[in-house]
Amino acid sequence: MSEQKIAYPYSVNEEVVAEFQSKGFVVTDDVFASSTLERYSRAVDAEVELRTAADFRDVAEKSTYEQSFIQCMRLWETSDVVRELSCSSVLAGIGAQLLGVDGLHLWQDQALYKEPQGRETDPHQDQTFWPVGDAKLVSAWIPFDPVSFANGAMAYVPGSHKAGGLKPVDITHSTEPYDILSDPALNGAAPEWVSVNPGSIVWHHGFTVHQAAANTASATRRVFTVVFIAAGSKRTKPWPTFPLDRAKVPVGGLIQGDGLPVVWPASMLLPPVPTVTGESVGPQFNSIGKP
Ligand SMILES: O=C(O)CCC(=O)C(=O)O
Repeated sequence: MSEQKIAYPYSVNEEVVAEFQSKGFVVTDDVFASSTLERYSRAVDAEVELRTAADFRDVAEKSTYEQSFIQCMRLWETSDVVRELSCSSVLAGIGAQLLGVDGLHLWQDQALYKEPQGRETDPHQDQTFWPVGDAKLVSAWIPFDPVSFANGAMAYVPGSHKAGGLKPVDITHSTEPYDILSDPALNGAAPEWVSVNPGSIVWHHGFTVHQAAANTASATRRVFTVVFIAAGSKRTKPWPTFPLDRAKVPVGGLIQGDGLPVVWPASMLLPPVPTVTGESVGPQFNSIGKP
């Protein structure tokens, strides 16, 4: 990172950065005022409602993967208010400080709404899902409701990001998911559960092993996530990957272009929405077709 003092909208102190770098996850408190968060949550709720309007199934009728959460992706592309959140310089500035980089692109955003009786989210690493090698990647997990173990808190294996990419876990359950918690590289380290209130954000590194508890409460656990990738990262594999294919990023090419905007350093204007939109809901919706 350059020596010049950078003005971040939300400054993260050295201890928080050190905790992120050593454990692979960290909480930042009081990131958004409640009125701001309320506005964002209403916009995300509206998108989720719109995108799932044709789905009347109970949780029990859904596939194993769908029982973990309702997944709606790329909300910044269809809602101007969500665009403010996903491309927020507050978020991107924190991401840049945690990763220690000068530039970030938006990689993806999504709503992950865990319904009452929703099952756990299986332990996994995010980054092994994507052909980005060991690019620096960080995810912001933004709760709109108080979250504890009872309604779907996340747990993170401290230090697991240092293991790099382990065997990918098929959280969609199309095949038996790999038991990543038993991977020898984790030396039996136990996941740490993190309860959090709205306004705070939990950040995790792309290689941090994490999972979420089942929702045993009577209300939906509403969470929004935004993932940032360091500027200068390259595509490492040809696997079909919507954001990279849409932006026509070849193997070996820089991750940039349509739908992959620079969000740090911040600019005065929000980035334009891409010209082509993709699936609006997660892979779980494939079982009943596109709305
Ligand atoms: O919220 C969840 O249930 C899972 C979230 C997750 O895996 C992630 O944000 O990477």
